[in-house]
Amino acid sequence: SDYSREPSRHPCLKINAKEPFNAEPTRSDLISSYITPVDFFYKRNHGPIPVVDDIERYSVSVCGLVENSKELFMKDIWKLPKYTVTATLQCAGNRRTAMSKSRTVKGVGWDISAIGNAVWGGAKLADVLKLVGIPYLTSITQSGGKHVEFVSIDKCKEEKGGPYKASIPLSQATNPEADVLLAYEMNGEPLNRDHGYPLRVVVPGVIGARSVKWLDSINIIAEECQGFFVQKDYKMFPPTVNWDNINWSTRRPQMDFPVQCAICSLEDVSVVKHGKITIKGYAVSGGGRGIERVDVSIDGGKTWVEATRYQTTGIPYIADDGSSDKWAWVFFEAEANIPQSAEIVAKAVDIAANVQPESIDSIWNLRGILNTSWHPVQVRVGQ
Ligand code: MTE
Ligand code: MO
Repeated sequence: SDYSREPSRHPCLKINAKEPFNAEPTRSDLISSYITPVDFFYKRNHGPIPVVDDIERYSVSVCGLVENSKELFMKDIWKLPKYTVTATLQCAGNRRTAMSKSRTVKGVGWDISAIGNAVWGGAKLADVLKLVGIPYLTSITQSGGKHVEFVSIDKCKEEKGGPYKASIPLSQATNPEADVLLAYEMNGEPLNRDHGYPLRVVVPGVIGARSVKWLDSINIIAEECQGFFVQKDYKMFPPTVNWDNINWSTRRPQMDFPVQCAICSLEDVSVVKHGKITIKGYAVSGGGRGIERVDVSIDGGKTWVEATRYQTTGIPYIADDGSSDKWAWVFFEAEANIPQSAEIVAKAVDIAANVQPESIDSIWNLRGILNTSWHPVQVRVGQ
């Protein structure tokens, strides 16, 4: 593989793997802004960053089980109504390092920052599919298409040198309210190369793996994508499954991510000057389920207080019910007066009353995905 044309990246990112490039911001950089600056947005790649230098000639073909296939150029995509959606993207491997400490897992190690919240600008996939004759809210095409496959330009070793790919159900792709975008902007700027220039998919509320970058083609297919990352990865297995007894076909590809939260104002072990501290972090749930509550404890989870939550974009946004941005994280904050030493824990509850599991062991899985267990940090007051 050719890593000679990688873009430059912000020096403050923590690099978890160099080739392919995988990096996340520090905890404090992550919560320095509600909208994650592009420089501090985690970068998760499976191969070299493709080079697209002739934007006039770049096109996406829409084909497969459709009546009229089409070749779409950027000028065709730019002509469609433009939407901006504030959505949190989270890698299924976020917080994998902590899971690995309980029992070894396979995969790139991540602290708690394989997550970011951006304002994505682009066309709705539902409008693009209408161009090829698939109406809104279609779950099956006349020729039997039920899934929408996104194929990238990049090449990765898991696909034996072929492109990264993934799929989502046609019913979600053609639902304008699911807000699935073909995005060409991130935070008001053209996408940069790391995040999918010139065009990427953004599937709000779903694990990052389905938001295919550097889009090359869209295929309408009858069955789920048969690619590695849909069939042989990003599936949640029970703790009893190991590399000797795994049967990939027994589980469904992971789509929505579960309720998650993490403390970002403290490291896993910190020494602070005073007992009076501020506990800050993020909370988010998948599937458009907003956050109902965030609880914080300073005694390892015996007693709890509710944290304050906020969402501020700085960019005018009017939500359906005027109250919350359903695809975006909330920041939480709580003041506490801690004794000499304390175990601080945070946990979030979503609007469906889903709660985070207390222990890692109950959700441990061999690929180390979806670590949504309570996030504990140790604090000691000292010099
Ligand atoms: N798309 C392509 N083409 N290649 C990739 O390696 N990685 C996926 C997804 N889309 C990937 C991809 C994964 S696993 C995640 S978590 C997100 O992109 C990360 O997006 P980001 O790098 O913009 O944060
Ligand atoms: Mo990911």
